[in-house]
Amino acid sequence: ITVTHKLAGRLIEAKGTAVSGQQLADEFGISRTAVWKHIKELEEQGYEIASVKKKGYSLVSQPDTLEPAGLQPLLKTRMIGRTMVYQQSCASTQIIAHQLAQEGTPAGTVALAEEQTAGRGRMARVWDSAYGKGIWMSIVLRPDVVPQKAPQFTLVAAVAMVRAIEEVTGVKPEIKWPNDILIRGKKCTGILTELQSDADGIQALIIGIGLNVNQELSDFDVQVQPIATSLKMESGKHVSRQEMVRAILFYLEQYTDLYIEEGFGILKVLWESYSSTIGSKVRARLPKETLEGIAEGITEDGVLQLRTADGKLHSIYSADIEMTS
Ligand code: BTX
Repeated sequence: ITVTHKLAGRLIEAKGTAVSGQQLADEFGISRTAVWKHIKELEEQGYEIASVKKKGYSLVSQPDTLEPAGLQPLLKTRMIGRTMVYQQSCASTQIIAHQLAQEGTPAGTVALAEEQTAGRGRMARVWDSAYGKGIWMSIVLRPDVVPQKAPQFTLVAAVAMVRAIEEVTGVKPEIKWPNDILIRGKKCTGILTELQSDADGIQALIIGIGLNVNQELSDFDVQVQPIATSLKMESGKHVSRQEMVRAILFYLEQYTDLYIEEGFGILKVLWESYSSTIGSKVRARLPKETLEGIAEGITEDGVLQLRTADGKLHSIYSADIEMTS
């Protein structure tokens, strides 16, 4: 992160109040002319900065890109996002993150892109990832847990996502087991957790997050339009993607730390409190059969417990769920 962007971070923190050139010069240990040059550089990058005589510089607006230089000064995390890799366009941030993980990138590395040309969901499904409209990112974690625990990270990430969305937009999302986040029944987020493991256990866990932020309905592929929504469509306002990334990474770190330290207990309660699945009548499509019944809860391992009309309790590890009432 460059001095220019540290300076941007300082103005962002000042929340629109002016900071004098002299103060910036002192804080950064540079001359006032150097401060001025950094300000010009930021303006060229799309930052709008007012310079008020005798008062100093104040930030009017900043470009809402996912470039690390703009994002990193906002982060309130210890580990996640300290290393960021950004591309304007890529096939899939999962591919980038897998590659980085194999090359030994540190835990907490985040790969982001403005656009994915081959964004993927579960089971080789396509994830619609329009340019500049959403958050398409993959986070590399290296938790010291057995591979069987990997699915829980999807649930932990889902809790982080709803908290972040609530905090930034005031909209209240719901979690649909196992990995969808819905607002008023439409999908705004998908989470895809993938693993690199060997005989020694998990080498890397790659959490892919797709969040629709500023799309209008027509920005989605026609097939996705009936089931998808964006934060802008639900809140009626343009939402800052930078603010969203900051909040997501903050909660993701908080909750993964909590999970590692205390186990799944508290997170399970949180997850269930946001879940639209639990307590509902659902239809679960499994590879070989379809089950209907009441979703009673999830186990410590994130396995869905479904009770069918005959009173039997079924453990569902993976399925597509449909609410039937
Ligand atoms: P999923 O398999 O649960 O959901 C995929 C399904 O969701 C698709 O078949 C389609 O019906 C619908 N869908 C596709 N795109 C969207 C969208 N933008 N909004 C709402 N619904 C949609 C969910 O898989 C996991 C998705 C993870 C995406 C992230 S983005 C960053 C990372 N890189 C990557 O390639 N994947 C992950």
